[in-house]
Amino acid sequence: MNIKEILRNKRLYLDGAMGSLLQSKLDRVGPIPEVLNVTHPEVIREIHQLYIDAGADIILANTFGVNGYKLKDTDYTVNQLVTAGVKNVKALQPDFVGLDIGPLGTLIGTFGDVSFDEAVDYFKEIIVAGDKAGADLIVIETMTDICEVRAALIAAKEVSNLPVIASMTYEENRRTLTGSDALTVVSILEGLGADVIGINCSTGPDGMLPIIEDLIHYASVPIMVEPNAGLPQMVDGKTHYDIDIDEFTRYMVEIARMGAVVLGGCCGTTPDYIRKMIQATCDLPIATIEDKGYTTVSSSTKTLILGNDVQIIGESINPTTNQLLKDSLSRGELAMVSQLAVDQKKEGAHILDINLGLPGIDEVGMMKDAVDTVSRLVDSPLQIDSSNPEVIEAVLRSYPGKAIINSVNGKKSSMETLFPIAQKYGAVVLGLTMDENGIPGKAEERVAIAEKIIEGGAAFGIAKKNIMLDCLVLTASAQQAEVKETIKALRIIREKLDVPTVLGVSNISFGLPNRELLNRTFLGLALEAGLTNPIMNPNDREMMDTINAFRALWGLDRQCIAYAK
Ligand code: HCS
Repeated sequence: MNIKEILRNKRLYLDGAMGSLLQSKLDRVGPIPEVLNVTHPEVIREIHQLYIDAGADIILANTFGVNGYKLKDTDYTVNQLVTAGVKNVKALQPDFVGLDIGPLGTLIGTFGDVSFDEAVDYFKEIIVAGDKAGADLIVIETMTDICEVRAALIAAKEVSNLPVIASMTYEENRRTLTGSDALTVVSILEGLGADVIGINCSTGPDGMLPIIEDLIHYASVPIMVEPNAGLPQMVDGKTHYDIDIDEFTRYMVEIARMGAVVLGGCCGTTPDYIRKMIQATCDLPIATIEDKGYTTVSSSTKTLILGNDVQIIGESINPTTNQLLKDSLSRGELAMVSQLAVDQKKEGAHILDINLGLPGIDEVGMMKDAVDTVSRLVDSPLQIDSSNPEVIEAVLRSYPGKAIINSVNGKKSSMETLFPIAQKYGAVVLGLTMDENGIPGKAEERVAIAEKIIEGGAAFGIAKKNIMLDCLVLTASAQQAEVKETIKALRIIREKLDVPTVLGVSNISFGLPNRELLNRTFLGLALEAGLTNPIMNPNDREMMDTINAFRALWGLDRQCIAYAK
């Protein structure tokens, strides 16, 4: 099934609720309703048939709650319930059979019962069984935690080629339970290769509207919307949903007009809701899905769109020039890393670079712990800075955001090693304009390497919007003539290639007196030429003042508010 191709000309309709319908139909459902797939397949098939008759294209197998974590103390296996669930749908020959995957039912990660890697394995087990039984697509839904939806999506991409809809549920504050907003969800899930991004369950269609607007505004993939029939309430001992069919239909017409192209219903909806929704929306025009072209970096709760303003990458978590940090890392301590993260964020860094390159330490383990610790302390997106691809891969796998890889360069070996990792985990790549022959003296040659990096990325499926370029600062003391070349390369890269640009600014002044003066003068020149993301120490007040002054003069700080502070 090529879902993106289908969605060019046709809106796709999912079915409505299964769980709440079973509750209303049966006296007792039991803690694992999916057991009915084997004990009462006729009940499940009857519901599927009603949704097919209502006109749904995609029928979700009754597999939402099947996973190894929930089944571990039961007599049932994942393979058994998933296979029966998929076969119950397949027997009725709908257009498409969806493998429905819900949350594991526990916290995952450092403070949870299940580690990130265990979660990936639980999801793989479901997906292998569903794929084998003949599902046409995977629908990951009702996810409340970005870590968990990442685990499910990574599992899906590792063990199957089925298209994936990845859908989260949001609270009234327009964030998921663990704090991700719509832009952040788009940034992270698109990076991991979700074919469709969705919102389901949540507060009912009314509260979903602003979130849907954001999803459609930021996503370059189609959007699925599957609301509840309002919020559940207990009336006479039965669960009642307060949005009736007509009201639900009016909302779904509005949602279709907004541009959502996969529509369905979640808890409280019935075949009649789906029939009426399809009748009311099937003739509405289909929105074209466009690539929005945003370069985004994200933590689990915050996303920055890069390229239009100056955003600082804090450089201080790096033992190379910090003996105290070196000593504390050698002792296996991360307290100083935490302190530096908090300080830099407070001083105005937008993104934090983390480099723990030190001989004799377990860089993979320390980096994973450091990223985990820092991610819990500050909401800044991170830049993973290591010369070891194993470190980069290990960190990106469980990092609950969209990080920057620092760095790839124009060498074939560098691109071949790092681009597949960046593509798989949806990271942004920082490309250095050097290659097998070193750092070229002339601006045009650095630009040629920049172009080679962009082409190399494209060959590995990395869009230009996920590349940032660093045209490298050489020291003015040793290579004075090349200062101008760096500025020239920066200007050409910004104007011609239109990607965010990075420079480790203070390299300029090594070996010269009054370094601060050279640094901030060079910073001013670089900003004017198109530097968007200086790597620097945000504790350096004069550098920060220079950025504030530049932003005021360049119209980036409307009414000079930040400058005047
Ligand atoms: N597809 C599932 C979603 C529950 S939130 C169901 O039971 O309808």
